[in-house]
Amino acid sequence: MQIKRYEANSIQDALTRIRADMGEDAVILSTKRLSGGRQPLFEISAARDDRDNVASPGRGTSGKVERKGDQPEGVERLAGRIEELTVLVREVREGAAVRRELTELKNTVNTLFDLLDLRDREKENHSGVFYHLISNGISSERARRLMSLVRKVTPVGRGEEAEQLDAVEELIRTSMKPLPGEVKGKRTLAFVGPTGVGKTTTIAKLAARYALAEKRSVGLITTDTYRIAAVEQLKVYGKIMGLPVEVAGDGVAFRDALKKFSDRETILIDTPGRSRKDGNHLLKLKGIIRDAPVEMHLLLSPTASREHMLDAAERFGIMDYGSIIFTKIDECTRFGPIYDVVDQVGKPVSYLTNGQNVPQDIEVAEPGKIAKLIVRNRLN
Ligand SMILES: Nc1nc2c(ncn2[C@@H]2O[C@H](COP(=O)(O)OP(=O)(O)OP(=O)(O)O)[C@@H](O)[C@H]2O)c(=O)[nH]1
Ligand SMILES: [Mg+2]
Repeated sequence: MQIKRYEANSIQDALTRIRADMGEDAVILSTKRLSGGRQPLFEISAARDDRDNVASPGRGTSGKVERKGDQPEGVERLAGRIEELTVLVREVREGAAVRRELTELKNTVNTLFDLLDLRDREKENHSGVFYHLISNGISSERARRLMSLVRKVTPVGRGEEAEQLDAVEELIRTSMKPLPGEVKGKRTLAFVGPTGVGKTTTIAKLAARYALAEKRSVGLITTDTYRIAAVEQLKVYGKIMGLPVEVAGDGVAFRDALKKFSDRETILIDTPGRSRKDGNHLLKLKGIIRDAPVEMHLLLSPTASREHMLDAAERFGIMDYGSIIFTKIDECTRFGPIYDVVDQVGKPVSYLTNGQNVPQDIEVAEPGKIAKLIVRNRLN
């Protein structure tokens, strides 16, 4: 499998380049308009299966790039424009850019309140490290606690800030729950989390990792029967990687699917993202999975506010998740709220995802890496 990402001023341009570059069998995985800049800019991810005998799905935003050479040029241009409009309509509907701005604003206001709170409540002379932690988005309460622990091991003077920062990083690293070591034998992993957090994309990345890199036999199950597009999205990935996909909308179908995959070493289960108002959704999901031996991963993204992540971490508690995956790290500039979440729930972090590219944009989340991210806003 070969997956590539293209940027172009129009979808038509991108399709032409993809056809020339990857051939007629390339499959479009995602189309997205990038914000900023005067000219419109689109990002298109395309994949090609290197094996000959895999059928490609139909055309569309998740379909095969059809041969259009025998169509009049005007028709082809029109088709490209329609694709662009589809992306724009989807974007307006989701209000993604506006939501991102609002979240950023909310985070800034939070930080401001944290600082005001400090000014009112404390006359203590805090070091720059303390303010650094707060401006990274760690709550004042947790930053205060970290600093009082740090003061016990390092001097408070201004000259030692670099040393204090190292000590905070080390403190966070050692406070992280380690992941259980390499799990051998059969594994069944389910992925839950808020709408659009990246569940299906993360499953595709992990499926590729397990199937292609680790040569395990992998089966995919989706319990997301709310949206046809959701089933299609997983099926496209399944097709590209040559992995079977089962759809299970209720407990009986789910157990059937598990039975069908009884010879598979790794089973990955996709679940639907539903509005937080739909309280029954999690109960229903729990009812479907019931007592199946599943490793449950909760996906959260620091592109959401601290409150949003803490709220989701609590709501999804009913699913008994054993670890957290933080997604869309690449879209974020401050990572302090990750510390609040991890400290609050006391669960290990299994993976970090840092981009839309399947399969490469995912990393195992070692405690040292997360501590660096929280304290220094970078992964390495
Ligand atoms: N920048 C960035 N985008 C990501 C990442 N992971 C997923 N996405 C994008 O986020 C969007 C939603 O991803 P999905 O995998 O469909 O999310 P989901 O949680 O399955 O969504 P629902 O099933 O609707 O709840 C897609 O445009 C993905 O390409 C990531 O690590 N970084
Ligand atoms: Mg999904």
